[in-house]
Amino acid sequence: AKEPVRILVTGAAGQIGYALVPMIARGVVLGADQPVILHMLDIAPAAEALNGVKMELVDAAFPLLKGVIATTDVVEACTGVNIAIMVGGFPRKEGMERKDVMSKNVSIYKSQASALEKHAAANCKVVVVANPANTNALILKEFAPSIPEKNITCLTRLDHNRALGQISERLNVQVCDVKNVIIWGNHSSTQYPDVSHATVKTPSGEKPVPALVADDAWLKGEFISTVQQRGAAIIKARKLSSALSAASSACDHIRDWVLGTPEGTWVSMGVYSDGSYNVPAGLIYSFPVTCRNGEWKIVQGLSIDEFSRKKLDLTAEELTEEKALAYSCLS
Ligand code: NAX
Repeated sequence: AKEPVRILVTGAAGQIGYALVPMIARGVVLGADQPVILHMLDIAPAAEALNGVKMELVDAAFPLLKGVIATTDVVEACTGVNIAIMVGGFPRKEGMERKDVMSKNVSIYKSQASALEKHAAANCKVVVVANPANTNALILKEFAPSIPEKNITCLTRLDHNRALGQISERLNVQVCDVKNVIIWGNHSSTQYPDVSHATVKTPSGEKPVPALVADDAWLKGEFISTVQQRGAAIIKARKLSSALSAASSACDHIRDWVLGTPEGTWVSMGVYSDGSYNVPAGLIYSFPVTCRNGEWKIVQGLSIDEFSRKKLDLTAEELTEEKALAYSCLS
């Protein structure tokens, strides 16, 4: 039998946490033969609710779940974890300045970075879900210098999956037959959902999405804004932000990272920029990546037209500005 893998979920008493932990316990992330031990962290005001989640995990009698730690102690939560899914954070409340929210999250991610660096298992893989996801991940990277930078990522897979969903609806094809969309940049409304290189599997082979849609105005307009604004549309409809789709996409992100992407397919991940596609180095920026042997690699050599170039630069500018704001909160 395999040794259990320890998976940390921070903010586990929240709504994404509630959708995510049963998926992990069912083997959705690492497969039906991989036992897991869940580490759940939240803050003191949520301690009782967190304990309720633990009770439900016990009640569900998941065969793969070999243990549950529910704690408000960051050291206990981080000790020995192989994978960390960072969902906990400080939400923006009405009337709050951006700088104040940033400052709260910088201090959360700074201290959780130190705890992970000191107490997580060697080679721990981290994905930050909590907003501002890219910049929280960057802060985590800065304050956990001994964790390799390639191990620190942020979630843009939900945006990627939303783009697949929109193309599937528009073309009336199965979502599993659509692939290789790209989310570039920030997990925010400046993200650039790009289908220039996306394809659909048809009985007569793979066809490019732009040719099948054959409506450049829609692809450059409504499609992009629908994906960018989807989070807001969910809030409007549900009076709550996306949770099941966020949880499911976080599982996709980890699974593909650890187990690999299928041949000929890439996914989007927020990763530490090395300057590929002339994106400034030193940002956590969403790129198309393939994964193998537990490591991601940015897909190289894709053509970028003038329209795309502007979009890539715009979202990079926003991230550069967020980075400066985050650093100004440190001093
Ligand atoms: P909730 O407010 O329901 O849950 C957040 C939980 O985090 C709460 O239980 C809270 O007590 C806890 N928390 C706060 N500070 C903490 C700390 N220092 N340590 C540990 N836990 C802490 O929010 P939810 O809807 O679950 O969303 C969680 C985060 O995901 C938010 O930041 C949200 O903006 C972000 N999202 C990111 C997405 C992405 O694609 N990257 C999409 C969905 C989501 O909007």
